[in-house]
Amino acid sequence: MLNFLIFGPPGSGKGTQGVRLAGKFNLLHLSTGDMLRAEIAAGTELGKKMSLIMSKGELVPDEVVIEMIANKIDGSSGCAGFLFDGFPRTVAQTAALEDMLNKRGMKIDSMLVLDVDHDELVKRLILRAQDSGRPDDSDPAVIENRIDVYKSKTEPIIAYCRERGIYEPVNGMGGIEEIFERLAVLMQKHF
Ligand code: B4P
Repeated sequence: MLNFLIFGPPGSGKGTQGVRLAGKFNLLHLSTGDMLRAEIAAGTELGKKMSLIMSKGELVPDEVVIEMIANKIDGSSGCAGFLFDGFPRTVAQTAALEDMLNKRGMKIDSMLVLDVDHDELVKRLILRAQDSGRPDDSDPAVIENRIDVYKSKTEPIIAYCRERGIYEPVNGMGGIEEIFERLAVLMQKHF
């Protein structure tokens, strides 16, 4: 089994590319953002608690997403590995993921990091808000907070993964197709 992280700031294209790449390589696409939004849409107790945190652009507690991911890994079958999208978002989540994978005889094979300019991130999220109605995309102040949270809490994961030799930077500027090709070429080398 091969395990990839698709990583980058909000609006960098993680979800967009994650779905396509998982399809191409027969990986199970695990997006914690999608899982949390599904809880909110279903009106669960967890969803109600997480909704306020997410609408402010803050991160939900580590233990919530770690448990979600562990359940998905244990319930999976028939895939060539996992593509983690939007997870991990803190160094603690990264250590928990490594531990989870190691206990099951796996590891993180590659961290693909999408590099996108600040103004382009804001532009993409504001555009998405027009269709998605996502509260965290609709307010420019919340978008800026999400980018700040990324820099302070999520970006340190890059140094952690660099030390492990799994960091692979990718130019995330340009069209969706050309970025997909860049990512697919890097991933193909692992198979
Ligand atoms: P996520 O769902 O992960 O949302 P995101 O960071 O906004 O990225 P997303 O993948 O959706 O967007 P993409 O860049 O593909 O997280 C949402 C919230 O959930 C977090 O803020 C947090 O509160 C919580 N959460 C999730 N995981 C968590 C965790 N592990 N720990 C704690 N909290 C967690 O795309 C953005 C837009 O750009 C789209 O409209 C897309 O069409 C467009 N786009 C993409 N690529 C493009 C390109 N090349 N050109 C033009 N547009 C492009």
